[in-house]
Amino acid sequence: MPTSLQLDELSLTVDTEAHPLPEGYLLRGQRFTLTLPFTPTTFYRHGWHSWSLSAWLPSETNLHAPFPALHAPQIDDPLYLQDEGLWSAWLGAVPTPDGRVLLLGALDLDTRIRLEGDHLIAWCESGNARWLLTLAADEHRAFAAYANHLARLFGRRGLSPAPRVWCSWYSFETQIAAPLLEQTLASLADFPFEVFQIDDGWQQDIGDWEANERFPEGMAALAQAIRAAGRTPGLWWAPFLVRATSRLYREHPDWLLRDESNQPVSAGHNWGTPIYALDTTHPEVQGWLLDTLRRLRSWGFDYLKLDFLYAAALPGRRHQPIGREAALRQALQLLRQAAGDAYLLLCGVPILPALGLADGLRIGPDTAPYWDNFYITLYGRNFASPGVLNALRTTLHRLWLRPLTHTDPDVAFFRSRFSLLTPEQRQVTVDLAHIAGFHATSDPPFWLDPPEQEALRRFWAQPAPVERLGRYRFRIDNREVDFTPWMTLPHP
Ligand code: 9PG
Repeated sequence: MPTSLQLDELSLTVDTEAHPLPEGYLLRGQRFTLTLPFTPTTFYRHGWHSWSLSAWLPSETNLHAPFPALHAPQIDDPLYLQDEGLWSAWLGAVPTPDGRVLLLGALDLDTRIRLEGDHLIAWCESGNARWLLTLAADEHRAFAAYANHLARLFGRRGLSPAPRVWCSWYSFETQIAAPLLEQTLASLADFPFEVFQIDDGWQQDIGDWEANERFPEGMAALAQAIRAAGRTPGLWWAPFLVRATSRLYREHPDWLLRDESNQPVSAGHNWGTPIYALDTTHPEVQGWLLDTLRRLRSWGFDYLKLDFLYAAALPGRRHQPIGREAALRQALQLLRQAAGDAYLLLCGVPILPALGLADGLRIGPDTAPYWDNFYITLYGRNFASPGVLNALRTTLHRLWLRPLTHTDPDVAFFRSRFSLLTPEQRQVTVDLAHIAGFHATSDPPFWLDPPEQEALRRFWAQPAPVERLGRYRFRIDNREVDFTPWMTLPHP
């Protein structure tokens, strides 16, 4: 039976429970349809995890399934990626005909929304959920009202300024070794930053989290060298991911997340092989996660970049029958508790389940020393693929998360070598860091000429003042920057 809702002069109907709130309504239900008194022309869709497309899109947009399908879990929620039309994780917003913003945002996990004509259809995979419906004069206020509720329900972290980070990924990728990192550390001696973070490439395998042969003295020795240089040691870890080549996979086949036909659930494809997920509700897996985290901490790493975290929230049959995002949050809570006061940068992570647990969140896909890989983005319909453009688009649409956590837009580039970026495109990566308030790079100073070194020093020494002038317009250091031309999705 439809209930009438009144938001200022807008009359809506909904076929579920509704309770008035000062800023709108609290809706409650497992599945409901909200009927609007107008047909929206655009829709704010929010992607599932760090890398997933978030943007204002024309309402007729069809998020075609990406190609190849093998990569689906790395792109967005694989359960819905085959669906036609416009769906969104947890929240969605539409402009009213006179330019105000109506936002529907879930206050519980495992929740999705679709826009169909003048209907917003909302559902929860794991029982009843609460939702905030709010109408505000502009999008900033609508998102702020939602963020307020999330802060109250999930908590917030990252209230002091974010650490300044050097990260090994976007220069050396997996080709890291102790001598190269020691050389890099020494070359950074005169630069003002806090964290020296070792990324993917130190481990024996995905699942076997011990130093490989390129780190013969072990990870503790390197952490000690980083500490001796006056920096915080940082380390990358994909806690919920397993590769079939690992010892972990061979020794504990019963720890894998499996589907209805008992096949391991695909977490995608990377490092040239299929990747799988652990069932983090299994008590033995939880024990192993804690042991592994304590080992990394005992080596001296006080900053952890936890990656590919969506793996714990993939659809599957779990030891404990709880919602898949609840399962992820439970596992993150476990790690959060055991990590003590270590800084946790969460990456490849479904956003809502991470709130209150993450010190920092990666809020966009990987950047790269190039603007866009046209073939992957356009023909593959993969807006989560690496590149400055895709990272810029999703990051700018996730800035409303800033009251809840540090927001990491991925690294800025200063180098002209080993890069296809123009100086203007490099400036975009620097501007984005200032806008998001998180200053990281992967450039080793010995790849930089003297003016580039100077630019990196300035980047870390003086965070530029930023004023938001519009949805995609900013004043940065007295320069006006407008990203509007880059925000429309290309058509195949
Ligand atoms: C290390 C990297 C870096 C990076 C992370 C993450 O195949 N994929 O779809 C895919 C997506 C992201 C990705 C790697 C592969 O990057 O975001 O910063 O830590 O892992 O492997």
